[in-house]
Amino acid sequence: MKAAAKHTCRIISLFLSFAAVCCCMLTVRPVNSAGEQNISLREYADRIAYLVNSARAEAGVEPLLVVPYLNECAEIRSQECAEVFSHTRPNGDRGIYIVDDEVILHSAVAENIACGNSTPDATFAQWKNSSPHWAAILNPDYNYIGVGVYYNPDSEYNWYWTQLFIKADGAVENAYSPSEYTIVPKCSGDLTGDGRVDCFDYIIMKREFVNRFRGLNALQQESADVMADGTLNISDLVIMRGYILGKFKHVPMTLSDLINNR
Ligand SMILES: [Ca+2]
Repeated sequence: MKAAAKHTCRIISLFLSFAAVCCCMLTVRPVNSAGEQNISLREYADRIAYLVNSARAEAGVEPLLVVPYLNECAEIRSQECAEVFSHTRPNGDRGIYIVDDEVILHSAVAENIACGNSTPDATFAQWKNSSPHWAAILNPDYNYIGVGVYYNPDSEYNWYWTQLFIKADGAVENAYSPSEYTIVPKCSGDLTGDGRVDCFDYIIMKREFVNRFRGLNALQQESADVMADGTLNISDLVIMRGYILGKFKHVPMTLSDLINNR
């Protein structure tokens, strides 16, 4: 069961520390091979932030705001974790030092990392099952978060996830509240959320068919069910293709519509 072992959740210990000033210059941005992958990874990262705030709400703790700069830092850390899975960066610095005090003045920072799971919910469960990681997620001292996800099929654990929590000494610009769904379909088959059903939706549908639709959020999964039978399978792929090519007049296209040629 080598393959299973490879995917076994692996978490290393939480590195929690009050920040020292760090002067890391950010010169590298993670680049993914396909635009679609980028959308998906950002959505995954926002989903993590949403789950963090849901857990904090349940515990009666104030929610965190997401900072794009912290997302970038977390993306870099996830990419570095594919190289060396550790709270120490490949250059020997501590991971938390990636957050530059000159960009965001802060008095505390923590880093959670995980690898091996391919979905935000499974990764979040990994952290939930580890008390030091969970303590960082529920720590009322933090007020901002960044999340980064990196996927590399040629690496040891394939998927790498990083959370960076900070206690900022003041308001941070461009921070946003993570919503449950980044993409909200406007109609059946609209997986991109732009209100149209076209080749871009089909590209996602094809990718997700291979991925067993795990990369779609709940609203997208509902929208992808263009046969409206409550399941996602190759029929939905075929119907969406037929609709885009003009073979079908509408989606959803139910089995009854197909039989009656409506
Ligand atoms: Ca669309």
